[in-house]
Amino acid sequence: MQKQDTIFANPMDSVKDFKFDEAVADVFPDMIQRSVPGYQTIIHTIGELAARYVRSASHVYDLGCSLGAASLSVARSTADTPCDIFAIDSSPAMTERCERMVRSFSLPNPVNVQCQLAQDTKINNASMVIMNFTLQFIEPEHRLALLKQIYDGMNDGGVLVLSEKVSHPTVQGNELLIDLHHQFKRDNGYSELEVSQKRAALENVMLTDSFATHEQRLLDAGFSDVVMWYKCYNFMSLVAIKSSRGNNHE
Ligand code: GEK
Repeated sequence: MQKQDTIFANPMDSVKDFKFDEAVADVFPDMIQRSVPGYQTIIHTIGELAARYVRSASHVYDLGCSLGAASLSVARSTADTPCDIFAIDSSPAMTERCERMVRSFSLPNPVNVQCQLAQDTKINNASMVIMNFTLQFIEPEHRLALLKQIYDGMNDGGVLVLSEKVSHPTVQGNELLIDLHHQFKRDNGYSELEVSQKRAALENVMLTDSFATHEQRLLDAGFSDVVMWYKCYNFMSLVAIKSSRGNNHE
């Protein structure tokens, strides 16, 4: 039984910056499902993509894994493809629970959980890297370097799945998407107060880019093709492909 997210339910004198601490990790499955449109579809499709792209004896990295939903989806979809899955998160509250979660299942491929920054993760022999709503929490000036690090550690023909909340380039369009998202949250049982306090808590912590910025940065990092496979309101998921011929970004 999932614990209900009530973190922002009571009025706060001042809203502190959002942190992935014990309280958030405790209610995370409920929080993410009621906050991110299409979360289950995205997790399911990460498994579908893994079945297509993960290669035998290669590595898969799930950067910002939280409780490991994407890693579990990959592990279950690659039963006939022996591979090592690395589930990485910088929050000890998340990795402790993730570790327990992966140990509670008998999985065809191992999931190694590590508490560290995505930026400090050595990527090598990767056929798939996942950043499912993680890059938006990394300082904008460090994003290109991290994507280059991922690209360099990836085998030819490998893919990066990048899911992000995005900003729309026009004020009117952006407000429409924000309104639709807030309606989605209210429809999922969050009150007006919860929506507005959470928004304030994320303001300095989650810095969103537009699709055009993401696409250009992925191309600059060396990826040869950027495919938007999912979009709902201001949430999208991309597959960035490393050309099978190799593609030098230097
Ligand atoms: C899912 N992918 O359920 N390095 C590593 N982890 C980080 C960093 C960093 N620099 N910054 C933040 N995190 C998951 C959902 S949640 C998205 C991802 C959300 C971690 C942070 O601790 C948190 O667990 C995760 O990124 C973001 O498929 O809550 O909107």
